[in-house]
Amino acid sequence: MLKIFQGIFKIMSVALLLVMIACSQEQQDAATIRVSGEMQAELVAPPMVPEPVGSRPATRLKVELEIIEKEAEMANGVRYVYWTFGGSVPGKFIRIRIGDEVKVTLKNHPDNKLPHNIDMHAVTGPGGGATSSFVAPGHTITFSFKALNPGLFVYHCATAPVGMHIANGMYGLILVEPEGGLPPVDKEYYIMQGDFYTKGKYGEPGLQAFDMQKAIDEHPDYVVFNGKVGALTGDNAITAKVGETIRLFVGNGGPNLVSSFHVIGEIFDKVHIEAGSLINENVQTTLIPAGGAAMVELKVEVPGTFILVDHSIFRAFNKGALGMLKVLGKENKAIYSGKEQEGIYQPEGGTIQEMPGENAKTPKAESLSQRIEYGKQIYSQTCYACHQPNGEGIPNAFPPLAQSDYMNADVDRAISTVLHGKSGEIMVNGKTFNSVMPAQNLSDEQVANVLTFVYNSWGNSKLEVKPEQVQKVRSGH
Ligand code: HEC
Ligand SMILES: [Cu+2]
Repeated sequence: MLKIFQGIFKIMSVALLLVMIACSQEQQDAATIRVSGEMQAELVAPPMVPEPVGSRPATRLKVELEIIEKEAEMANGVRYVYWTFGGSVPGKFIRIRIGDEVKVTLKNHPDNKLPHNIDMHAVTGPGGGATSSFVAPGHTITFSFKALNPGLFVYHCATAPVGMHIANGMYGLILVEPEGGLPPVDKEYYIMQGDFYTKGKYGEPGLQAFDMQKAIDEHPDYVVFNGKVGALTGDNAITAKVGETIRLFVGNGGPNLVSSFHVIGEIFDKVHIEAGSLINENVQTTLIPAGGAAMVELKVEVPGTFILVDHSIFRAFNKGALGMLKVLGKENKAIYSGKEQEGIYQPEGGTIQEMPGENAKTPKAESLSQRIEYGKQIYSQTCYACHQPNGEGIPNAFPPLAQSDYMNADVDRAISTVLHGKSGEIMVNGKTFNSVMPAQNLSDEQVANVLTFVYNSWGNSKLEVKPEQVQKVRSGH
């Protein structure tokens, strides 16, 4: 008996040894891959990526990155001074193959204020290159490395204070393709999440300074894809046609948050977990660590707008981590009936539901000012979360109530909206919304109060809504 165990043990040890040799062999092989010729790497700004490497042999590849500090838009009316690799956040996408000898040249633009460097997670060597790449404004620096491991890697600045350089946008992705390249797909896109810390709150207009304390506390004002709110929405959405397979190179620059990357209404057919060689299939949400990445593949079967989010969902709807994939093509009713609204996230489900209401008796308002006061309370308990504190709404999700031409045009329609909820396309102040408002479970008195408050706030038409009028709309007369 003992003999048998010893025998099995021996066989297992030999097997293990062979596996270990095979593994180190792969590394060894990458280190000894011969290079031929010399090439300038094509670097591309997000959300696009350079051409696949395909079957080209390993080569001496020159990568030239220019560091640019520049002011740009963080959100509508909000400006920020970004520090960038190549002028964009994330920085230019670098695409190489295993065995390439990469010569990295960093140029720090003379107009810049600070020294910078680069730590590439694809580099095997001290600091990932950071120790050899510290460069002052108006200078350039060069170092070389050989790509030993395939995968999708983050690069970032690592100059002190490191967190601040990353928080200002100094990160990007470098893809190391395996021998023969990644399997071909129809479309490829480059998306990178980042958290931003500004002196002013989310949406506060003007040039916003970096807030070190908020960064240390890990309380971002903005969590965004590709450096700004709306970088991937509306006209900036990424696109595909029905039947196409899409590969998303998704990174997370951090500096602090971990991303729960999800595409609403799609399932990832394949995910290279943590952007390594392990492939998981049929994934709903993939976790992307700060300073990490994932490669995600999905085939799109039906048309519509699919929303990309960090499923830590307040970040999506309140801090900017929301993008769009617009898919054009023919409907396939067998896969998706089309009965529900497409493309808009409906946290309460696709149908109109009732919100848990205050059924407690409300005191009767004696005057207009009292009605407004009671209404304000209801607003801040019930409407505020979607329509926002000052009725400003959220672009593409919740229409504004402040100076809403839609609301001011028809009070009975507004009453009906609060009583019965609303879905389908509407136009408010020139912008279309196609979403769902749940029915509000409020008494006639309460509806009158809240609408009176709204009509008497934020530049609206100042009318008083009486409970009798609500009762009429409720009973359909
Ligand atoms: C869960 C989110 C949510 C809540 C809570 C909510 N709404 Fe809405 N509201 C919406 C959405 C979404 C629409 C647009 C519906 C569409 O696209 O058809 C809307 C539309 C409206 C409109 C018409 C469009 C406009 O901008 O004038 C009014 C008026 C309105 N809501 C008032 C209110 C009031 C008053 C409350 C509180 C009693 C409230 N809503 C609560 C989400 C919400
Ligand atoms: Cu830097």
